[in-house]
Amino acid sequence: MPSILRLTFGSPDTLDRCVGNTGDHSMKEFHVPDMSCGHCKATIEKALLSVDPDAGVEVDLEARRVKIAGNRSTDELLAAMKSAGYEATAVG
Ligand SMILES: [Cu+2]
Repeated sequence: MPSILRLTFGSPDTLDRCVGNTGDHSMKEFHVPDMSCGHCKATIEKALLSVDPDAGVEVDLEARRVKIAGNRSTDELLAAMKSAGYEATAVG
């Protein structure tokens, strides 16, 4: 499964990474294969904001990617999505 997911990503978006180096707010990106409609999007946004209310969450439904600018660790964010019913993979 993970090897298949990896293939679905074309070009890495370097812009997303720059933000991470300066401190508090780091940008993390995830692939959420089961995110297929607006309801999924809303559920995931809610789950992420419940662990990090000040985070900036950006969802690309078509690419099934979620970007989060916030203060939670990758593991915490993965756990939040998992408990909302979505298995996610960290990108980058
Ligand atoms: Cu859905």
